[in-house]
Amino acid sequence: MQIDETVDLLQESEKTVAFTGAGISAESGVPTFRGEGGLWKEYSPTFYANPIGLFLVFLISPKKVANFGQDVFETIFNAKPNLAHSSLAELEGKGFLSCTITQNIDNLHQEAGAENVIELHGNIYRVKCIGCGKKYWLEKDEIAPIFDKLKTRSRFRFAKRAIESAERCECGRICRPDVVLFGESLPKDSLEKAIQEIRSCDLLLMVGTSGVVYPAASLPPLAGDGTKIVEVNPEASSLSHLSDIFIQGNAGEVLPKIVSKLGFSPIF
Ligand code: BJW
Ligand code: ZN
Repeated sequence: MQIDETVDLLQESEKTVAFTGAGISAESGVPTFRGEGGLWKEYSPTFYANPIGLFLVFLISPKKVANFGQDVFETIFNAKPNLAHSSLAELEGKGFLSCTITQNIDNLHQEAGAENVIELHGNIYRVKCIGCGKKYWLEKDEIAPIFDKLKTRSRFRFAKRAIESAERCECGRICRPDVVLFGESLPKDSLEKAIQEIRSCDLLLMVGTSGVVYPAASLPPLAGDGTKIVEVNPEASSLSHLSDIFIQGNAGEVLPKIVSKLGFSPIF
């Protein structure tokens, strides 16, 4: 029923935008942040999701910082796009979806074939210069060995190895992962583009986000009065009050049904 209504909305829509969070990658084996089995259950966000906390952990145990980094990177490296990512990519390819605004850093929308992706919190495969801000893409096999090298109990050795193994910008300064931690600003161009896209769409697909992290969570409320919002999530989120249609379920099950009712199949 809600799926049929969503299909009708997609067919009528002149501009549809998707807004995604960690839940869309859950079926790819990437844990969400909050909730059962979430990353924050194992690593407290107080310490691991902001620069000052990470520095404190580093002072106590550099190895813990290396373990955390390796855990997050390896999980994402081993993940493949699931049917939800492919469904959105298929909708974009067939002209039913204008863009995907994502809070995820895992690159899975792009790996599924989506071309118009706005990343709010960065990308795990990119680093940026701490001096001039220039961004560089890295291959998995360039990133993976760094963590083993960093595993040491000595703060001095950790810092020395981190500086030695960090990518160097053409300006000579070192680069850091291009991932937005708490207390850091979101990339201005992405945020501005996302605001524009949400304000100008008439259908918003909100998939797999708890809607508690700002400023990302302030985007869906910017949708115009006439904009229909469809949410796909196994649980209600902090943004569910905005939804015209709430489809309770896993993105990897719900989105392919929508795509196949439109007469397509997710490219996999
Ligand atoms: C499924 C599913 C399936 C499961 N299918 N669905 C006080 C009030 C308001 C704001 C603030 C405040 N104090 C500080 C702030 C600002 C702060 C913030 O918002 N904090 C709140 C948590 C309170 N924001 C920031 O600091 C941001 N910067 C900023 O605001 O700068 C200016 C400023 C600074 C300081 C003070 C004030 C202003 C930066 C935010 C950066 C977020 N970074 C992270 C990653 C860290 C990297 C790392 O360490 O790994 O981004 S945090 C994490 O949360 C990650 C995500 O992108 C983000 C959002 O989470 P998401 O995607 O919604 O995931 P979950 O796990 O929360 O939800 C998953 C959902 O999926 C659930 O609903 C499930 O039900 C569902 N689901 N399976 C579909 N199969
Ligand atoms: Zn530079």
